[in-house]
Amino acid sequence: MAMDWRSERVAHGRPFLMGIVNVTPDSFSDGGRHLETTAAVEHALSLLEQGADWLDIGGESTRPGAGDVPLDEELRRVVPVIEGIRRHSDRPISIDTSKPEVMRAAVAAGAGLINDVRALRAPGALEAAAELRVPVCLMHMQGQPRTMQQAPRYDDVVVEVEQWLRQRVAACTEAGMSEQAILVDPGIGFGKTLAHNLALMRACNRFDRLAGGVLMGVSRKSWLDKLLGLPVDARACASVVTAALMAQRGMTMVRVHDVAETAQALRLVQAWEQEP
Ligand code: YH5
Repeated sequence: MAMDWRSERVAHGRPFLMGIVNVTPDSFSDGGRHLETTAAVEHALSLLEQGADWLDIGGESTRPGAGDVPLDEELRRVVPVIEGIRRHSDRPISIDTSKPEVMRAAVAAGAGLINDVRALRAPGALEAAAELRVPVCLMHMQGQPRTMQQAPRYDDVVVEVEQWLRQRVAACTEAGMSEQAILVDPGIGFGKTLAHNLALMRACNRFDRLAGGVLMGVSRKSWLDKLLGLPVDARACASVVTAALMAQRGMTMVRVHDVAETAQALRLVQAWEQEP
């Protein structure tokens, strides 16, 4: 796929809006596999109606403290959901995974972007992504999901994340991927304190020159609790405001739960920026 995020972003006039579709047992009622798939597909289609440009399908919980999901279980979760969405829509779908087998099955089912919180470091992941010829998002994480929030430490978080992402982009281009097709992501909440997250958000446009563009995922994460004292079900408004700030800083894509409200915010920033 010929993909150039920078020119696509200019033509779009605002960041691409990626709606989150979690396909984990805690996300949709555990009434069995079929009901879980149906609920996830319905949720995905409703996010498209609310204005999502992309859908991010994830079957592995990467929240702090979460455990590993076996390959066959992850495949059983995500592949039927991608197939189900594809029966109703040809909108772009992203697969949130670190496993090369899931990348292959998801792209075969219709996914057009690999979003990997481990930045293609799993054995075989880099090769799979290069062969599949779809764009990728490389995210920074310090440590592993289970323990990453225990004692995050950096001398200079912005410099270290930038250098780390530069090396992952180089690994991808050496494997034959095109630099314009790569998004980088500083990984808000992935092995970071509140101060680290704020420094990275403040500096988010510095990461733009590393590859084709920048994706940010801040939605409903616990930095909002640390800053504002909000439980998870009260974080939507602050998440939407943050998305507007990221739009103003020229981000390529924002990954969010609250799609309808974020779509309003992004259109508002776009109107605000329009030349008379
Ligand atoms: C991301 O930033 N994040 S999964 C904990 C929460 C709320 C939300 C309740 N995948 C990212 O969304 N992919 C995830 O507290 C991601 N960037 C990219 N590219 C974590 C998540 C979340 C975790």
